[in-house]
Amino acid sequence: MSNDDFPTDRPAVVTCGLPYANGDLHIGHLRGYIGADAFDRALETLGQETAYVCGSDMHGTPVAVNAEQEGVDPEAFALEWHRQYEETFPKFNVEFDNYGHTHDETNTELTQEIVRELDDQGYIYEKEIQVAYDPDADQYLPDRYVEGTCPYCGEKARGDECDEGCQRHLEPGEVEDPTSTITGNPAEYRERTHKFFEVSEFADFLTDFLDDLEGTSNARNQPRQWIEDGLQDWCITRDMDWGIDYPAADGEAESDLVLYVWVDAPVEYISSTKQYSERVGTDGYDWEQVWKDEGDVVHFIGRDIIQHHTIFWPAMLEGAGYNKPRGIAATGFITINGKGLSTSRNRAIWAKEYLEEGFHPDLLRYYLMTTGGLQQDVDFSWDAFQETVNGELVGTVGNFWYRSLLFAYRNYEGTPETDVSAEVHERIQDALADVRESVNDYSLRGVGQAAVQLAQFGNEYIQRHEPWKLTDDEPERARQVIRDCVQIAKAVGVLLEPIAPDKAQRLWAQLGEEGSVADARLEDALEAPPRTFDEPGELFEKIEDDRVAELNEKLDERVAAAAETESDDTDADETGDMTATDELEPLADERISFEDFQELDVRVGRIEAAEGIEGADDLARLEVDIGFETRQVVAGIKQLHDLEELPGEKCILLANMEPAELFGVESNGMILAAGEEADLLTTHGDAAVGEKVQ
Ligand code: B3M
Ligand code: ZN
Repeated sequence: MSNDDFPTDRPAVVTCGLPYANGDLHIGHLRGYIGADAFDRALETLGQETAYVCGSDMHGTPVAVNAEQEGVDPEAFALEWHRQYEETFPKFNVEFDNYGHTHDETNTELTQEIVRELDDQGYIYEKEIQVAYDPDADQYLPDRYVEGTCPYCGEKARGDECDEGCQRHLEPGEVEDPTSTITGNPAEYRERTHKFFEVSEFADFLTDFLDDLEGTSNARNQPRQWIEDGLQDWCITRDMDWGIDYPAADGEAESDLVLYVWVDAPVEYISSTKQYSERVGTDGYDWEQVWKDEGDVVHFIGRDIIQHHTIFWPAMLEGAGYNKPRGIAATGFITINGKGLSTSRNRAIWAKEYLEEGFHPDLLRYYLMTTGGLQQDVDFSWDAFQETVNGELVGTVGNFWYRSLLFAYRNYEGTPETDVSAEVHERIQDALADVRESVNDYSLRGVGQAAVQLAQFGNEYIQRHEPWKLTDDEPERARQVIRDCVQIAKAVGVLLEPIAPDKAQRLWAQLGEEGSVADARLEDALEAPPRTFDEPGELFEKIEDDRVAELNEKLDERVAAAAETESDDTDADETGDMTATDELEPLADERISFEDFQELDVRVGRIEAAEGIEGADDLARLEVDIGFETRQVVAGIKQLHDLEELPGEKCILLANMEPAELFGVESNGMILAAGEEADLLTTHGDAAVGEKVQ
C-alpha cells in the first residue's frame, strides 16, 4: 500500500528528535530542527494542515551524568537548558507550534498511560538480568554510567549505544568489559528484576510498517536487517531516581524503577501535539485525529537513532493503539572542515557563536538544506559557506530580486499593469511542480534548488531581453519583461520561504504584499503582486574573504586550545547526532612481559612492489624485502596510499605473523601502520633492511 501524496485531507504532524537538555546547541542539532521546520513550512505551502512539535528531552543518563558533573540537581539543570533552547530555536526561524518537555505533566501522564496499556495488553513482562554496578560509588550503572566495547562491532561503546561504531542500541549487560564512568573501575554485575517490552512480538507488524514507510531509504533498510537478524525484547526500566516512575498496576506495589528515557522521549511527540491542540482547540487542530484516527506523522531524526524510531517506537504505538508514522527522514551527520564534529574538542559551530558573528539565520538554513541530500553527511566550512552564500544567495537570488524590483519601481512604481507571459507562467508552474514533487520525496534540497533555479531563469530572462534597451523604443515589450520578472521574483519568494523564511518575508513586504508569506500557498506564486510598491533594498550581502579568514582562524584557535586543555574528558556532552569520530583508542590496561614482546619478530623492510587486489576495495598486495627474503603481504591500504609511490619506501614488518589468505592472495607478515589513515611506520635513521626492531 502506498500513501497518497501531500497535501492530504488529513492533519499532519512533523516532529524532530528531541534535544537532550544537557548542553549548548550547535550546527549538528540545527540541521535536524531546521530540516523539520522547513519540511513543515513546505507542507503548509502545499496546503497541508500541519503542526510542528517538539520538546526537550529531560531524562536519562545524558542529563543525569552532566548534571552530576556540574554538581546540580538534574531537574533544575534540564529546565535551564530547556529554557535556553526555547529561546534559541526562534532565532533560527525554527518555529514550533508547540515546544514542551518530557518532564511536564502531559508527558508524564501520557507515558504512564501508554505503558499501562502495553502492560494491560500483555506486552510487558519481568525478567531477572545482570546489571552493571559500581561498588565504590555504591550505585547501579545504567547507560552512560558505563562504558565498554560493543559486542557487535568492537568499537568503544556506551552502556546503551554504540555511539562511535555501528550505532546500535545496546541492552543492559550487553556492553563488554564494562567500566564505571563514575570511578573508572571495572563494573560488577548484580542481579535485578526489570521490565521488558515484547518487541519480538511485532516483527510482522514492523516488516509491513517498513514496506509503507516514506522518508529516507536508510530508515527503511537498516531496520529490515535488524528484523531479519531477530528482534530482542527491550528493557524499559532503569535503576535511577531521575525519570518517570514505572506505573504500577492497580493493587501492585510501587516500583522503585524509572522508565528508560527512550520510552518517555518519543511519547513527547504525542504530548506536545496534545498541548498544541489544547491551546488552539480541537477545531483548530485535533491531536487525537492525527495520532489515533487518520493522520500523517512525519519524524525527522539523526541517523544514529533509526532503531529507536523504526523498531521500538512503532511497536509501542501499535501495542498501545496509536497510528504508526508515515515518514521518517534520518539525516546524516555534520562534519567540520572534513573532520568529525566534536563538542569536547570544540570542533563545532555553536548556535550562539553563529548568531554572535552576526550572520543571518537564513544563510545557515539555506546552506544546511541544500549542501547535501538529507541522508548525506554534510561538511561545514566557512569557505564553503561563503561560496554558497555569495554564489547562490547573493549572486543568483538577491541579485535577481533586487534588479527586477528596482527596475519595476523606477519605471512603473511597482508591478506593471499587464498579464504574465505564457512562457513565464509555464516556467513558474514547472517550478511549483518541482516543489510538490520534492516535498513528496522528502527532498528539501529539491525545494531550495527549485527556487534558486527559478531565480537563475529570471536572471537569464532579463539578460536575454535587456529591458533597459526597450523602455524608450519598445515600451510595451519592456513592460512585459518587467511584469514577468516581478512575478518570477514573487514566485521565488514563495518557494524559498520554507528554507529562508525571513528573507522571503522581506521580499514579500518589498513587493507591497500584506500579511505573511508563510501563509501563502504555492498557487499564490502566480497571483499578481500589488500594483505599487516602494523602492526595494538589497536582501543579501556578500561575505568577504578576510571575514572568512578571520573565522577560520578563530575556529583553528579554539580547536587547538581545546586540544591543549583536553584532560580525561569523557565526551559525555555529546548528543547522539554528533559523535566524536576521531577519539583515540584508550590505552590498554593489561601489561605484557618483555618476553612476550620478544616473541614478536619485527623487522625493517623495503617495499619492492605494491598493487591493488582485484575485487577488494581496500586491499593491496605488497612485496617487502626483509633481508633474508622477500615477503608477500596483504595490507588494507589501497584507498589510503598512492600505491605507485610506495616501492623503495622503508617499512616495518611483523615477520612471524601467521600466514593468512585474503581474496585468494597469501599474506605472509604484517606491515605496521598508525591510525585510521594507515600512516606507514618506518625508521628514522638508516637501519638496514632485515634489522630487528627491539
Ligand atoms: N534525545 C537525542 C538523540 O539521541 C535524543 C532524541 C530523542 S527523540 C525521541 O539524538
Ligand atoms: Zn557497534
